[in-house]
Amino acid sequence: MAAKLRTVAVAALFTAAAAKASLREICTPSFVRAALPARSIVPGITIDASSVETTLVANASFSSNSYPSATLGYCNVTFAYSHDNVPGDLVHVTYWLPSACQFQNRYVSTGGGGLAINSGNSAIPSGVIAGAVSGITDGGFGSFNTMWNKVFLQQEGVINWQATRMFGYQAHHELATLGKQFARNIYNVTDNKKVYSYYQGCSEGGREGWSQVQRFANQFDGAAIGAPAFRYGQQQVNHLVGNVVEQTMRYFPPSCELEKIAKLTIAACDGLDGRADGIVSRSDLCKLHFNINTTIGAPYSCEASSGAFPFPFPGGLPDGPPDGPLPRSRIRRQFPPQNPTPAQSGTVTAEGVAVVSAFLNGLLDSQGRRAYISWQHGIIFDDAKTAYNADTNKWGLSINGLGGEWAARFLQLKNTSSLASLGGVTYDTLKEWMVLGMNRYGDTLQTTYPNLTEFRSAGGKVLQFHGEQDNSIPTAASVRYYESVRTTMYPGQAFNQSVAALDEFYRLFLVPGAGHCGSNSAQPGSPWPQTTLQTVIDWVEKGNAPETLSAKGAIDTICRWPLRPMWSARGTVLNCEYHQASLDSWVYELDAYDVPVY
Ligand SMILES: *[C@@H]1O[C@H](CO)[C@@H](O)[C@H](O)[C@H]1NC(C)=O
Ligand SMILES: *[C@@H]1O[C@H](CO)[C@@H](O)[C@H](O)[C@H]1NC(C)=O
Ligand SMILES: *[C@@H]1O[C@H](CO)[C@@H](O)[C@H](O)[C@H]1NC(C)=O
Ligand SMILES: *[C@@H]1O[C@H](CO)[C@@H](O)[C@H](O)[C@H]1NC(C)=O
Ligand SMILES: *[C@@H]1O[C@H](CO)[C@@H](O)[C@H](O)[C@H]1NC(C)=O
Ligand SMILES: *[C@@H]1O[C@H](CO)[C@@H](O)[C@H](O)[C@H]1NC(C)=O
Ligand SMILES: *[C@@H]1O[C@H](CO)[C@@H](O)[C@H](O)[C@H]1NC(C)=O
Ligand SMILES: [Ca+2]
Repeated sequence: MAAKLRTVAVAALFTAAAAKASLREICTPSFVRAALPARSIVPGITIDASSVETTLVANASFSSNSYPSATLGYCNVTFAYSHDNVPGDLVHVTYWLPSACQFQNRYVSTGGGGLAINSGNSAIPSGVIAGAVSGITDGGFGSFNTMWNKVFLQQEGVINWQATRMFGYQAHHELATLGKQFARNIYNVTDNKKVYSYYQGCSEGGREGWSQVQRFANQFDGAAIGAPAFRYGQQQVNHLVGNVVEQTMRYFPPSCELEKIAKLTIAACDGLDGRADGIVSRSDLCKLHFNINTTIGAPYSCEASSGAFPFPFPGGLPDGPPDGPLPRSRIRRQFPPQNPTPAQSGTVTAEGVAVVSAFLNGLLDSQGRRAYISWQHGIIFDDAKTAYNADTNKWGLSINGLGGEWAARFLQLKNTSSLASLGGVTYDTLKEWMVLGMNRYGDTLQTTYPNLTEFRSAGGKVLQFHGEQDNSIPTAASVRYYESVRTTMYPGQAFNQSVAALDEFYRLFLVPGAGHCGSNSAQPGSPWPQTTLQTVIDWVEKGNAPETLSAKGAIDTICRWPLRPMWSARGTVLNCEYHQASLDSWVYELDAYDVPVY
């Protein structure tokens, strides 16, 4: 009897399997229309069923630093919806569907970079590779290539709050809510089966991930978040600190001098981690032990250059090859080529070192109170770049693109993508701009709400990682948020006890030598973790909490914060050590503010 029942069950399973629609069958507008989420899934929106477009891609090959290489077929589905109470509103979402055989009951949202809310087709493959329906949104900005800055102003002086809320958090909430239900409907997942839901993004994409985890406790089971551009009010203004240091100290270091100081720092600090491999794995020991004054007098020389396209560019797209997802023309407009530089030779000056020291110390107001944290020692000084003027034969200010646009458009509400001058701008001005940004965009962009109790209770897991030599978003920005969560959720607990509690659902990894959302050309071989989505999936679905993070590069194991890497046995054995003085060097007291800055 039992044997017979079993045969029947197997037969039924077999029939069910055989009945799975092929990718070709799924990938038609009519099949997709029948699976669109019901109106009630996201209150207040209406999906336009006639907008559905499908494209079958039989055999695509993917490779990236943020997911494993793969060749597979998928169906690209795009449709539009609108918010009922917003006249003229139209939001597009794209979902890539794997074949029914490859679908593993998973949904993945992917994020953007810089002022873009998506990364086109460069991040979205990550989900399909993991057997998930994978989504991107255009935020309602007009097209997948339209960035938030293009729609930010209704007119000069008037903020488009709908677009700002969408960029801040709402578009991703809708993308994921629709995407999860869409996946269920397409593959006939029964109500008693879970569709796991994940997020992956870096830089602005990392901020977008946190915007969801902080607000929507049940939305994602796991999130792989790199170098988040959060604490937005401070972060965007921080891009101008280098410029204002130079202006205040009236010294504009030639590019070759800056390069030389960076190179000498790397050379001096490389070995502090126990292994001379060209990678500064312990930027904290570099900060504690390296006296940058020793570079004064070192000779430098550089050949003339014709004016490079600024890659890796500041502010960052997650996987930014120049010919990647965003049209070059669009990037070029926001990040114009650097001025050509002449042949240079000289020696490192005391003025140059003073500028770099102030830059690395971070923003203090005129009363010496700290307004923001800073980058790690060993970085290349992207945010302190100067420009050569061939007419005057002099080096001068090169206003940082992201910082300049932030001040001009988002703070002063002018319809311009650059700040014409920094005339009259002091350290105090920068601090005031930070306060203004934090206040004005506190509920949309700041993204540092530190109470993750509900997310933890819902069983969610966050894996956060940040290049330790990130020259765009200071690595300590991630450490500060970790500390804010720790002290908010576990007040009064001993450090180790609260770290152990956080470990259950939130783990932070600093990636030695890595730059902004990738390895760092100034430290060849610097690693970057390529399988973070797979790692967080394993954590959520199998309970395999990552002790260390695996990475691609000359270092394949990344220590988990607060433990720090140290090599022994002549650089052959990696230890993850506890070192109080190093930990203390990551913590800043922001005493320039009267309110908490998480
Ligand atoms: C889901 O079920 C419907 C109705 O039985 C069927 O037409 C469709 O092919 C199924 N979907 C998949 C992906 O197999
Ligand atoms: C997929 O690509 C591989 C290698 O390029 C090729 O051999 C194969 O025929 C392709 N399959 C389809 C269905 O296009
Ligand atoms: C998906 O297909 C649409 C056409 O429907 C196309 O415009 C878009 O570029 C594709 N999106 C991606 C991310 O491949
Ligand atoms: C801003 O300027 C651009 C041209 O630079 C123009 O296309 C756009 O309409 C202007 N927007 C507003 C809100 O004035
Ligand atoms: C570096 O030199 C400056 C200027 O002479 C001095 O103020 C500073 O204390 C020196 N720093 C160190 C660490 O010696
Ligand atoms: C954090 O959130 C939880 C759940 O909403 C709440 O019970 C707790 O009081 C909050 N803690 C703080 C410090 O706000
Ligand atoms: C905290 O844990 C580390 C190991 O992770 C250990 O070395 C250190 O001594 C502990 N500190 C305290 C105060 O127990
Ligand atoms: Ca080293």
